[in-house]
Amino acid sequence: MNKAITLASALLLAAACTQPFEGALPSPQQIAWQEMEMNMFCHFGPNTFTGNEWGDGTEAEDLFNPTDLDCRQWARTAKAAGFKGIIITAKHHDGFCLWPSPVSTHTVRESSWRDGQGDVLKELSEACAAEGIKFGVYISPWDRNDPHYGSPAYNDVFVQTLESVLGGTYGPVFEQWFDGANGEGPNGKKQVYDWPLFNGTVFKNQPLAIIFSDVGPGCRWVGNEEGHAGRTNWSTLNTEGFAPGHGGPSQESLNEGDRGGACWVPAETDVSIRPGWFWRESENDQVKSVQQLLKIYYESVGRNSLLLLNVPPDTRGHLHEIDSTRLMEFRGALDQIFADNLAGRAKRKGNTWTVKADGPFNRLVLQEDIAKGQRIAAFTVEARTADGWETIAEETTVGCKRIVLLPQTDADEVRITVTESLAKPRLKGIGLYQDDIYHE
Ligand code: FUL
Repeated sequence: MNKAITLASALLLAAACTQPFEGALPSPQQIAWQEMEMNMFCHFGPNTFTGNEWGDGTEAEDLFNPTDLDCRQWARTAKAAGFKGIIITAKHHDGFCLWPSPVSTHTVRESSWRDGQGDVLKELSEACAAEGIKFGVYISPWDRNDPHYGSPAYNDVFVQTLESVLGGTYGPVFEQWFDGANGEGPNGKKQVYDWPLFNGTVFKNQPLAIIFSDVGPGCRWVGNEEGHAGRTNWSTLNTEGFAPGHGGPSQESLNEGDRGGACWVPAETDVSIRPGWFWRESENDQVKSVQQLLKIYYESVGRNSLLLLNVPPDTRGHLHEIDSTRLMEFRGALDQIFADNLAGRAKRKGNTWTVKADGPFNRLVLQEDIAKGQRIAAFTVEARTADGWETIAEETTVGCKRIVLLPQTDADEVRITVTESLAKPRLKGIGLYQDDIYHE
């Protein structure tokens, strides 16, 4: 008997395979979003100039004064590193707007930067369009500057804030990032957020946008800021009764999703290339290494999640050369690792796929056809070596992309057996690779 298949799981599988799949399915936008794999996050604003992580909203507008803003450099660098989109902190918790918001007096318009005529969103959206990558925004509902914050009137102000960014001036916005933070405003009061109103405003203006929050609806927080999705990671989540922020699901649910969950809300892994979210000169020597970035890649993209890597622009308004060089090294490493797929054409028999291996390997890439739902709950990997078939991995979910870090293996054939599945498993990609760069 195949070691991994117990009678119980075989029966379960047989039962599941005869049932039509009734689980949650992704929208076409969610599939396209997840296939982006890696996007760049840019935290930029008054904190870039003060060195704070959270401004308190009393910062003078003149503090925001990039000496040589170059959004084309951000977009060019992002593209060359393999990111498919950029999400910028249009407004962080300090309330400062990087565009001349008509409902705020704390914006680039009130600063002396470019004589109050500057607009970072305009420059970045145009740079993204010119480089052929997508443009997205983080707009914090928590606002430590707005005098209405803490009263029902603020929800309407926030709607107008959203509309001034999403209404068309900056073209299509692929993702709206809603942070769940809900602290006190300038009057010491907390806001009761009207999430249905906020989400409705996003969809009214940008029907195709993916909304990020702890409970989606487009994608969910992965439950930590260290860069790792669960080894088991379902794109499905039970969101009923939950709200973004403190009312969100447990960090474990966010990290692993809910098997058979009612909604399709895939995980997005947000993590910074530096210790902080904002640029600081003092952290120039703490930019993550290629080893650290590869670990993050394997534990996010390689675990059915999208990676949103924060690369914060500096006080010039450039991505710092240490960060951009590191990104190119990271890209180079990924290109080298995944240059040659050593797997031959797969042959399927029941729930077992067999492929020939053309040389030694230590990585397996599996892709489920997620348009048909996330179905695979457990699988084993066996290799045929000189001693016969040996089990080299036993794992759980697959999803959009699963990269299994295998022991170094020299075998002429590999077989993957799905041992537990919510319905008939549908694999659409199998790859074997040799990684000589990343060391666990
Ligand atoms: C958090 C914020 O409080 C941090 O400042 C940062 O923006 C991070 C991405 O989200 O909740």
